[in-house]
Amino acid sequence: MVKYDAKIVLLGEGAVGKTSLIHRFVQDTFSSNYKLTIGSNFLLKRIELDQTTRVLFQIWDLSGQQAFRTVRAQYYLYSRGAILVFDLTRLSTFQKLERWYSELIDKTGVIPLMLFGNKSDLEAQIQVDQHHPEEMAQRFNAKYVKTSALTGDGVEESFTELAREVVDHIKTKIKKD
Ligand code: G3D
Ligand code: MG
Repeated sequence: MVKYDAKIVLLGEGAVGKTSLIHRFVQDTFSSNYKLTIGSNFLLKRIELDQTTRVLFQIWDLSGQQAFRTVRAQYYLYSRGAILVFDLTRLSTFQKLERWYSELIDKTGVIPLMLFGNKSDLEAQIQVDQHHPEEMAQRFNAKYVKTSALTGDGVEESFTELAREVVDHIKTKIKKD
C-alpha cells in the first residue's frame, strides 16, 4: 500500500456551498445547521484510489477569517490541490473566480484544480451556463463539474478525481527532483 497525505483547499465567495460540499464528501450528509463552519481548520478523509494507493485528504475550509488576506496566505500554504467553487444560481460568484484563482496560484504555483459549479439541484435558477464555465475552467487548467451538496450529485467522484490528480502530480514531482 502506498499512502499519500495531501492538504487541499476549497475557495470561492461566501455561501456558494464550500462547507456543505466538505460535509457531503466527508460525512455524506447535508444539513443547514453547521453554518458556523467547522470549528477546527480542516477535516480528514481517507480515499482508496485502488488496491495499492490510498490518500489521506486534509480538507481545509475557508471560514469567516477569509475576509483577511494575510490569513488566506496561511490557508493556501502547502496545498497540493484546490477546488474553486461558485454558485450556479449567482452569476457574481462566477465572475469573482478569476480573483480567487490568481490569489491561489500566486501562493501555491501550479497544482491540480477542480472547478465546481454548485447547487445544480436548483435547476430553474441556474444563471451561469451561458457564460461558458467550461472555458473558464480551461483557462485555469481545471476540470469543470456541476455539483450539488444537497443531493450529492458529482461530489464524491469529483473529490476522488482530484485525489487521483494530486497523486499523479506528486509522483511527477518526485521523478523530477
Ligand atoms: P459556504 O461555506 O461557501 O459559505 P455553505 O456555503 O456551505 O454555508 O452554504 C451556503 C448556503 O447554501 C446554505 O443555505 C446551504 O444550505 C446552501 N447550499 C449549499 N450547497 C447547496 C446545494 O448544493 N444546493 C442547495 N440547494 N443549497 C445548497 P442556508 O439557507 O442554510 O444559508
Ligand atoms: Mg463555509
